[in-house]
Amino acid sequence: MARAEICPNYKNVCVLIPTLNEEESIGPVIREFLELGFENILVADGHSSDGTVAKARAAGAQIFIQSGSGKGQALKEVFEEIQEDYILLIDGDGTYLPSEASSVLGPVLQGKADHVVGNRLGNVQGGALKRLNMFGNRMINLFFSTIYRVRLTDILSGYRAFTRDGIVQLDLSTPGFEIESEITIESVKKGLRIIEVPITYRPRSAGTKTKLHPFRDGLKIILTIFRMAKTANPMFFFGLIGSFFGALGFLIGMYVALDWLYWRIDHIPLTILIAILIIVGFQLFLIGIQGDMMASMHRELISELHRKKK
Ligand SMILES: Nc1nc2c(ncn2[C@@H]2O[C@H](COP(=O)(O)OP(=O)(O)O)[C@@H](O)[C@H]2O)c(=O)[nH]1
Ligand SMILES: [Mg+2]
Repeated sequence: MARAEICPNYKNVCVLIPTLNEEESIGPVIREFLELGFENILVADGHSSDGTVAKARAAGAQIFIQSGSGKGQALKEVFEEIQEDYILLIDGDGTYLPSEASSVLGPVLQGKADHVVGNRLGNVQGGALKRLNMFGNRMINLFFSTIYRVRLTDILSGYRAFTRDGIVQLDLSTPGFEIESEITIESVKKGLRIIEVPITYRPRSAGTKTKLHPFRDGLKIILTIFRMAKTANPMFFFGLIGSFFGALGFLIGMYVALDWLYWRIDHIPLTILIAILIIVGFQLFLIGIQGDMMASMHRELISELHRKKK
């Protein structure tokens, strides 16, 4: 076995922990990383009103205070500050295990991946994901893999590893809990090598609360995945909107046709509306086809650039 595998060197790794009011769990998480041999631990805090920052500092972490609010905003800002070549991202709520760091980091340290996603969904410990959250998670993952044609199981995971070279290529703009989806989609778009590894997901410790609102944030995540499809899968994006227009035109058309067939009643304004709906729907399809051609040319250009860089 190579020496690096027995005693890994984590000097070049930044453990990045976004926090908002996690005073219960942040200390133990940081201490566990220090015991595992990690030296650079950076807490990106979202203006916690409890003792999170003091406890993190006392445990031995560096502190970065984000501007504004939201996990996405915090990550976008702090990614630019990181000097180490590798980043290990983990939530500060104690739901992920620091002891699994080596399996999450492994593929990036070995140069096999630019982005590793810890897949929680194979080993969710009792109560860690409520039935509703589990269902939402599965639907979002299915929606994602349909649009982006990438086989990933857990795109909302909060335990990940990146190379800094990979992360700086991503254009990130979402402020809140859409950030995991955005990071994943941007990685796909930029052609980063993504690998999923199985990890454990534990329930939050009793008395602490998630800041995620299942419906509000779930909807924001779905809209982000859909919005980003505009350039990644234009046929899906424009086709879906076009189908909506077309289907509306068809339904109203059925009504107008039946009225005319049975009663000989004309609906002139409605007929004009139907024609407009169907034409707009069809045009959106054409935009989708054109968009697909542009997207595939863009992909070819990007992979050519990648080849040139090597
Ligand atoms: N910096 C920062 N961190 C946040 C913010 N909101 C949540 N977090 C942290 O992001 C991580 C994930 O949030 P959490 O509420 O556990 O969401 P869940 O894991 O999806 O239920 C936790 O470590 C939170 O403390 C924020 O506005 N700013
Ligand atoms: Mg959490």
